[in-house]
Amino acid sequence: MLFRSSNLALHKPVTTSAAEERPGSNGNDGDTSTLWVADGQAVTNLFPQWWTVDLGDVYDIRKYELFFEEDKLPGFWKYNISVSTDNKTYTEIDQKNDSKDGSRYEEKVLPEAVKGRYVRVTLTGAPEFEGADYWPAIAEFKVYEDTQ
Ligand SMILES: [Ca+2]
Repeated sequence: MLFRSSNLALHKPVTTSAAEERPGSNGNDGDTSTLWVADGQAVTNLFPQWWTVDLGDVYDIRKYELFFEEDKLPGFWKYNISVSTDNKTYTEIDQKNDSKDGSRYEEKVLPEAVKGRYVRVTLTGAPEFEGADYWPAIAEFKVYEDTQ
């Protein structure tokens, strides 16, 4: 029987870099139709903005999944993922600047596990909508200890 580890990020405490148009907790509520959205009118520069989940303990992180808002427009989200054991020093474990146009779902299995308690999604760019960038937003972020 295959064993699949649970999503470590589900319902864990979240902090974000910016005022929220929709709450940060929407980013790990288990529902890909609910969004965290930064309040783009409250920040001087839209990007970068970050969303950080506290897993509550140090885990051997091996895989993440990241869902964005449904997007049929040209362009793509740019982001990086970093982890920390103390919420002070972060180490980047992945970055994307070349996702497929309109990509809504990203998945990454790390070459080897990385120890981390805090996992941060930093959005560095967004698809264009009518000549302007989307406000920073994610639909769901999931973290796993194994590769399944
Ligand atoms: Ca959600």
